[in-house]
Amino acid sequence: MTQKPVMHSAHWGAFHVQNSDDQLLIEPFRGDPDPSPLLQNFRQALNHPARVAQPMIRRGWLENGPGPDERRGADEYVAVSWEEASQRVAQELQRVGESYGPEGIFGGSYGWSSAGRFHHAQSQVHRFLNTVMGGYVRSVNSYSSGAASVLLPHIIGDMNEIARRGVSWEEIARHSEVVLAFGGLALKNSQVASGGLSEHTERGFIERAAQRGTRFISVSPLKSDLPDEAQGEWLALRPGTDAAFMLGLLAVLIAESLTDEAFLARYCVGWPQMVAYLRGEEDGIVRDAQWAAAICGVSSDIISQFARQLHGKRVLITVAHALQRAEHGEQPVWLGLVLAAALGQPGLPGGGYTYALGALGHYGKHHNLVSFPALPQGKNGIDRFIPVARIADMLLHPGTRFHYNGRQLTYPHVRLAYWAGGNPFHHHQDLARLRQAFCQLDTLIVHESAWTATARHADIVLPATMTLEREDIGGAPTDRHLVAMQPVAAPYAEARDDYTIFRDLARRLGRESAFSEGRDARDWLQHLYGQLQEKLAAHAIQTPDFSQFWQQGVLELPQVKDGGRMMRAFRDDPDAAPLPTPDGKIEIFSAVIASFGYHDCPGHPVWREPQQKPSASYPFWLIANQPASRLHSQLDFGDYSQSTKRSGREVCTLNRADAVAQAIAEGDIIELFNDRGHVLASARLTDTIMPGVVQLPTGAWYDPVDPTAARPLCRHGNPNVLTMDIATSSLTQGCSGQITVVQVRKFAGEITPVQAFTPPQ
Ligand code: PGD
Repeated sequence: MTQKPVMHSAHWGAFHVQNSDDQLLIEPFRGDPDPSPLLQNFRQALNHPARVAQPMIRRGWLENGPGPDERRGADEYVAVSWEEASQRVAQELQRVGESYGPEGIFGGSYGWSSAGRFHHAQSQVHRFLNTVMGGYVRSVNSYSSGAASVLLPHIIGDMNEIARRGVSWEEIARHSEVVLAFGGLALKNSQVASGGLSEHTERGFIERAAQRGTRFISVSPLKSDLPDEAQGEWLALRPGTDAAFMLGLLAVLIAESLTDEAFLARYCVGWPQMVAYLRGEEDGIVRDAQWAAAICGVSSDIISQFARQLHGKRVLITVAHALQRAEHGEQPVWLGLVLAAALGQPGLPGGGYTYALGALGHYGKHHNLVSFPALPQGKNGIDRFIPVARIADMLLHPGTRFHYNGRQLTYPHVRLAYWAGGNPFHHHQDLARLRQAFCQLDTLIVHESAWTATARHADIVLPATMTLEREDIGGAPTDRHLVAMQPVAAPYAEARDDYTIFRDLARRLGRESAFSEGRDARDWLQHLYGQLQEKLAAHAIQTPDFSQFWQQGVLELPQVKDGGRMMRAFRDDPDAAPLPTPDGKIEIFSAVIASFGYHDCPGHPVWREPQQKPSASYPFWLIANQPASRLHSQLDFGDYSQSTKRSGREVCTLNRADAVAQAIAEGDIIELFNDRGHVLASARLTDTIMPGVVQLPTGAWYDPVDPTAARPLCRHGNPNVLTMDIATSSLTQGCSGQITVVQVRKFAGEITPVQAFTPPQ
């Protein structure tokens, strides 16, 4: 039966959706100039066999009770009723709470969840653990920007201010002469924004700027990081060497007196220390164009010419998230800022520095006058946390001390982890090590709509609805459309929404009213919408009542044009509008960071050799970047994601000459391997990737032939089998999963079909 189309929203776009016998007909929101093809991943998602149909308990946990267990990831599951599952979860939470307190529970529950603001799974976990369990061990920062979000406040200001409001796309289209994009501006990244993205405008802005004459330059090992509309240039660097390249550019600018000394003196602190470092006054190593050329693989002539061409132009420098998701990822982020300062550009329209432009659809956009209220998360009764990407370290080494942003902290001893809305077996590095880490827990509880690898490692799996099966409100601070997310189908099998699951658990634990405040999901939506109405009314803006909003499906919100405001005010008068840094200026040298005494992140930006470098055993760099056909691992079974695979396997891109040398042909099944494991993929040969580099996107669901192997083989193509689980630096402890080293060869073993979407036994 075909039903009426309703309005809905995802992190990758707003859309109209109609249910026709459980096949979804999806029409992008009419106001979206460049909708994302990711929308088609929903088409057959509702009843996909990978969905979790009913509560499941791992056999080993059911029979032996909670405790560390090596069978996680390789065990059978037993279907149970909701009554039994909820009873056991409540009992286990009570046991852990009484024995260890909130310190025994990890509730970081990192992950992008889905677009609806009320059913945002991570917020639901946090509210539940705070209001019912008294708190939990949390995580801070993100896998997206772990290094930058800790570094930027020391040297220029809050990351969101710099990334979201650093510059606007309008300004770029109107004023920028050069956009120097370290890591490029790939549209596959800006097609998503957490909370929702009703208008995809990056392609249009890039086209307009290029037509006016903006010179786009993408510095990256992959040509595909810049869209064709930019009519831009591609400068291929060895992966992870941007910091050396930037130091080379700075050295040329200094040597040829092309720096803006007046700007550096008035608006920055620490330029003399930077110059001394480049000249080798600290350690006798002169860092000039030749020094940089040897590291980054670009000739010193090109570095010199490049530096000269930047001088005297309105230059915008941006550094992608990807660059800081690597060992010493802080350095290119810092040096991008130093380069913009040396050119005297910060605060000029369409010039200066912006962090991660194009990395998400939020960046370079205007802000809504008021934001949609978040679900209140209650108060966490304890203050124990880890930097998010240190989860395996915490579970494997409780009680061990570690550094973070000038503090010495200790990993807590966590017994129970509660996860909803994230997929650590997608997002974390070195998956064999991660499995070992999860094996240390007493209990892992996961709410999931599908049998992701994380669900397959859980002790208790509770089936969660997809957004399409519930009411919610979609919105993001940079999206001028608030979307009524109307359900298009009843919940799949026995699935329940996270709120209902938690409300029932809260009741069993005697804290129902603290958790729900007496509201059902619809009441909460009305309550949150009412708060938005109040915020807008304070600006004398009238809004339709909830039922009218719900009926019309979309509400247009007023915005403010605030791109570049902080740096403009600072440039106009640095005394009246100082930056939120210790000196109120751009910190080329940070006395605070220097005082921490970290060798891997000293007081000014430096080049540090990464641990992971190509060797005789592992001669290729692997770039494990964001996929183009899905958001992270979400809906990997969806139509669009599947259409980009070959025989159900992920595609790995490599340089044609490298392929010939390895006797690899187009479409061959290849094996990428290193000390951590093996991954199969289908080979795609190209000339648009630097020799010596292979690229395999993240997000293919982990599908190990033997999950318990010390070096597992994933037959589907998940690169996080191969990435190394080390932090970016002691300062930030960020995720460094973007780059690793591997060997690549044609696969000679037995090829078995991908099993990632077949539920476990
Ligand atoms: P997602 O695939 O978005 O990945 O990691 P993240 O864990 O966010 O996982 C979200 C999960 O939530 C999905 O499994 C989905 O089914 C589930 N979900 C969605 N909605 C709901 C809901 O309402 N309820 C419940 N219970 N579940 C829901 C992303 C992370 O990966 C990020 S942000 C980045 S930037 C990193 N990128 C890289 C990288 O570039 N390279 C490597 N090697 N590794 C990375 N990992 C990181």
